[in-house]
Amino acid sequence: MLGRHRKDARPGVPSNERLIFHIDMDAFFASVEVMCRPKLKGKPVIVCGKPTTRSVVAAASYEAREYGIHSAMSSVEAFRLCPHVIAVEGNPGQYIYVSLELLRIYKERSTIVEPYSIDEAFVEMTGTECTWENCEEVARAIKDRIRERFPGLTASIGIGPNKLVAKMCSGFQKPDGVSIIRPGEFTAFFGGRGVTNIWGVGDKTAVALSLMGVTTIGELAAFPVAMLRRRFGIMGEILHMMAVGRDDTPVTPYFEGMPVKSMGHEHTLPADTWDIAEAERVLLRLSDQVARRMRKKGYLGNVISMRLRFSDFDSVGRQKKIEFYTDEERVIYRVARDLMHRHWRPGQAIRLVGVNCSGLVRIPEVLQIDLFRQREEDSHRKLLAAIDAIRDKFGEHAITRARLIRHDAKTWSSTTGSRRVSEPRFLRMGVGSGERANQSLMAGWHDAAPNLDTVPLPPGLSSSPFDMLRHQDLEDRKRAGKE
Ligand code: DCP
Ligand code: MG
Repeated sequence: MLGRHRKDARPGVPSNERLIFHIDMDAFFASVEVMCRPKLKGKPVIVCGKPTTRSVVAAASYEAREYGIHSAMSSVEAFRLCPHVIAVEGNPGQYIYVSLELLRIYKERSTIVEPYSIDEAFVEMTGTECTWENCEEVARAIKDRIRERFPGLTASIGIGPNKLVAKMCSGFQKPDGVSIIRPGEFTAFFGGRGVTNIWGVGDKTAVALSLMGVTTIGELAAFPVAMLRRRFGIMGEILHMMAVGRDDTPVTPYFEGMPVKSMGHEHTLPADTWDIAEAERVLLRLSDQVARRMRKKGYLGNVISMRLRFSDFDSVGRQKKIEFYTDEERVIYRVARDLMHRHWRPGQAIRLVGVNCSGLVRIPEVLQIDLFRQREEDSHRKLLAAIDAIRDKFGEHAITRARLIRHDAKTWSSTTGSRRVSEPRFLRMGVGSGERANQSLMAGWHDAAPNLDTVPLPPGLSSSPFDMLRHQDLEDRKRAGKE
């Protein structure tokens, strides 16, 4: 099996024995957009924020790059260079989904996978059945697997005896390339290239080095380490190591040490109920609590379960795996509510309601940065962030859905009264300008739940995970109709 590690395989073993892949997707955001809209294939495409005059290019297809367009350029400049360029608004949810799925593909080959950014990862192949002899074949098989799972997406893979070398060579044959630098070949490849080709060496260091007469990697490798140390301190030694292609840093899987497998909440109703609407409200509140915990801890999950216990203590628990990862209460609620409707029969008195999200993955910090940079445009995320902030400051019950207000006191009081939760505190707060702002934010929050059922379903893979869920539901319903 290619994916198995031998017992003695571990990250951090001496560099000449290691075999590392660095995988970097080509024009990632742009390629995902083209995959979702095949009509854009072969055209110059850029992915931006909202189509305002001030938006910046996040990604450019290789066709757009032929006009000199690149990431971080203003969209105005991009249109000046190529008036017929097609600008698409970014869909962070989709990129996160694809990114997490890609990590799964890599994990078929190795248990040690380190996501480095939203579209890059290191894969420790040391100790797997991938060797220096068959590594190109393995790399091509991974690329095929990616294409099979996500038609049109291509990756460039760098293979080296450590992370530094793998990362430095993955861009050699972009797009869709495989570049291999075997142990001992580093200087032949990089010796004559400028020092800025070293991963992490920027213009400032290059200027400082050029003042010492060093411009190429080969010259840096030959430069006395003591002098580098005098000029750059400990960084001087690191510069020397990098110039000779040495790096012993381990490939660190992000899931290491992740103790949490699932997050859930249950609530025993103060009195058994035959009213499914009341159980729905409990479910909504529980989904909100679960999603809030997930966001606080930085987890996303893709398996949602619902549990009901009836007055006769009989219980039913069902789960559904969704096609993307989420930390949003509206998604958790919607899936759990569907499960509840499917598995509750009128006449059964409900005693307890529970909801759980599993299949958890921790959002690597670097991914979170990308995610939130992109998600700044997403008003629902803004709303969730505002609500989280209010709750951090004023407590969990400081803000709630309008739909729950009238029922909260009744539903959330326990039979003994000790678990009674009073009406939401924000209702009793004086409404100053800050509160007014919060209330206007809440307008969207109030409306979100009823709207779930009324927004038309977009065809195919659509703009947000939530839309994808709706689409999936429609498909399910169609299938159920046929059966
Ligand atoms: N990104 C961004 N803003 C930037 C740079 C990148 O939002 N200034 C996003 C969009 C990219 C993704 O991150 O698609 C991955 O970044 P890369 O640097 O790997 O760029 P691409 O994958 O787009 O292109 P390449 O084929 O050069 O890797
Ligand atoms: Mg990339």
